Amino acid sequence: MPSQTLDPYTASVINATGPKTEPRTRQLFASMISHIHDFIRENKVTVDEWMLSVDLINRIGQMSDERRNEGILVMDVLGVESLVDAITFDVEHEEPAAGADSAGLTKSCIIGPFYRENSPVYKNGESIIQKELPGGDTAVVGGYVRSSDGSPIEGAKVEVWHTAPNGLYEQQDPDQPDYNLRGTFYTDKNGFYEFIGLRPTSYPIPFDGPAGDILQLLDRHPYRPGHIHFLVSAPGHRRLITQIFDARDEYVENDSVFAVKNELVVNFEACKDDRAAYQVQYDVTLP
Ligand code: MBD
Ligand code: FE
Repeated sequence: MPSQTLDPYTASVINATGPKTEPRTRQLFASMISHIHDFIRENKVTVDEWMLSVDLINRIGQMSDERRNEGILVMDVLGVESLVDAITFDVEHEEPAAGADSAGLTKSCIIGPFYRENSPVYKNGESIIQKELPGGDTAVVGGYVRSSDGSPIEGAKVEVWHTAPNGLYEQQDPDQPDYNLRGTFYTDKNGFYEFIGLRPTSYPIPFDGPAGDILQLLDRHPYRPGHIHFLVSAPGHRRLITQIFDARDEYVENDSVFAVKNELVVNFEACKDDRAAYQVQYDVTLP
C-alpha cells in the first residue's frame, strides 16, 4: 500500500503502531484500517449506521457459545470463510505444469459454525444415528484415505457431522441426544473408513440472529444444500476440513454460504446391500 496515497488522518492512525508489533500483524492491521477508513469515506457512513453495525457485532458475541458460532455464520453469509479457504488451500489445486503430476489432493471446504470436538468413537461400519427422526433416508458413507503418493493411511482420524432431517444439528435441537449424527472413525490398514448416517437434506441456516438479519436485509434465502462435514487428520499429514454435497439437492448451485466446489459434489446411489437406503463412496487424499 503506497503511503503517499494514504489519507493523512488514516496514516496517523496506522503510524500509531508501536515497534514491538510483529510484521505480519502490523501489515494486516495497517491494511484493515486503511480499507475500513476508505469504506467509511466512500460511503459517507453515518453515526446511526455505525451504531447499527456495533449493535450487530455485540449481538454476534451475545449469541455465541461453544455450541453455536454466530461469528462464523455471519462471515459465511458474507462469503468470507469460503474466500479464506480458497486463498489458503485452492492454490495447491491449480493446473500442474505440463508433465508434472497433479497432487490430486482432496478439496477443502469451510468448517462452519457447528463443529464439536470429541464426538463418540465408533467402529468402521457403525451408525452415528442415535435416534430415528421422521423423514430421513439412511446412507452408508465410506472410502479410502490416502497420502498424495497413493499409499493408504492407516489410523487416520475421520470426524463426521451432519444435520437431522428437521435441518438441525444436535446441539440446536433439544429432541436429539448429545452428539447425535456425529462420530469419529479410524481407518483400517487399507486406509478404509465407513459409517452409516443419513442422506443429508437441504436446510436453512439459523436466521434468528445477526446472520439472519443480514440475509433479510439483502433479500436472500437461508438454504444450504444437504452436506456432510468431514475433518480428517493423521500424523505426518496436514488435516483436511471438507464437506460433501448431494448432487441432486436443489440448492447445490445456490448455497447461502458459497461453499460448494464441483469436486465435492457426490451422487448418493441406491445401496447395494440392506444396510441403508443409499450409499456413497468418498475417498480422501491428504497432503
Ligand atoms: C452450516 O451447517 C454450515 O455447514 C455452514 C458452513 C454454515 C452454516 C451452517
Ligand atoms: Fe453444516
